[in-house]
Amino acid sequence: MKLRDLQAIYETPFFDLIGRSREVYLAHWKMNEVQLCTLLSIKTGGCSEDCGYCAQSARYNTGVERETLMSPDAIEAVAVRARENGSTRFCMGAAWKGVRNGDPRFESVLESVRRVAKLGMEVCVTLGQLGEKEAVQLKDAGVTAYNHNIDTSPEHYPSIVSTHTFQDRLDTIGHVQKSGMSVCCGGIIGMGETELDRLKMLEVLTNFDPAPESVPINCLMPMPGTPLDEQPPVDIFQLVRLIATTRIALPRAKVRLSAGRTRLTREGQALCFFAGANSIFYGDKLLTAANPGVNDDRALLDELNLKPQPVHTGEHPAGSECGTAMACLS
Ligand code: SAM
Ligand code: DTB
Ligand code: SF4
Repeated sequence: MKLRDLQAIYETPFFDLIGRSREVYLAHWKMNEVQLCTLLSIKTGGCSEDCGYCAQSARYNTGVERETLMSPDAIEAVAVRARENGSTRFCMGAAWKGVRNGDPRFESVLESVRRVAKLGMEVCVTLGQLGEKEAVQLKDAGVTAYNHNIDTSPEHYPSIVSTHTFQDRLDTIGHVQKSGMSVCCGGIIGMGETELDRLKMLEVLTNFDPAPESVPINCLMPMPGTPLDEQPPVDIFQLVRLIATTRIALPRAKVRLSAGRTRLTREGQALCFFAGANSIFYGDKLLTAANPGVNDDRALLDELNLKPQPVHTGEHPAGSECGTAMACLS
């Protein structure tokens, strides 16, 4: 899509905008179903990169301790609990620049992916930069989606990160697309960018081919010790406008209301769901930061009559959709 078309949508009077995005949502998705995703940091801290928002960069004193890669056994145990709690997607994140074929840590991640895939959950990983070969290995191990965010506009990116470029991010996404994995790609708002920067980010996302399977929209969680630790919170109506514009521009993408929900009110989150968000991170912790508690989230979904996306069993009646990105067994 062209930037000027996205601007025209974004600037529509507020209630017309969310009315339209609600219609697009209803035309493409099962009404009132929200995908629950559990995140697990499988390798925490000590990252070589200098992303200005990140608590896991070794460049800043954030208080996050460096940890080694979790074993497949330990990861599988967390995934089993996540499935029991109702999550249908499990996303494993690693704090490093990227992964290389031949590194024993990569072999261990592949084994963890195979274990989680067997549980019947959507498997997402976010492991930084990837080459073509690594992407194919991950796909073959059972990864359904690769998360690699572009995070902001191409113009704003160099003021947030200096150790890799926006083009490096696009190159990895190209390798993911070529392998046949779905792309999960979005960004962060509240990093000192303008509203136009956010639309420029969305312009890039709308021109992906194939389109992203999911778009996480994170609100910056200011991390003590990082260069962005004093950024003010995002304006709720700007967030809702961005979600609505994303829903209209990418009707078939899951729009994930991601980091930063601890700073949103229940009413604010309700508006985000109305505007077309249909996925959340679920569980008390994101990677290193807090997320709303499971009990609070269950209560919120109940009050809004939203239902968690059903756990994929492969046993739903032929012809009906289970709503997950899994290859259905029926
Ligand atoms: N190292 C990998 C990478 O950079 O792609 C994967 C992990 S990284 C932490 C995944 C994403 O989390 C980032 O691209 C960013 O969008 C999001 N994120 C990280 N720290 C955040 C923060 N403080 N607030 C909001 N989102 C954040
Ligand atoms: C995404 O877009 N957001 C998630 C996930 N993909 C990997 C990560 C959010 C991290 C929030 C900060 C933290 O926990 O350190
Ligand atoms: Fe490292 Fe990813 Fe954090 Fe950047 S966002 S510092 S690459 S873990």
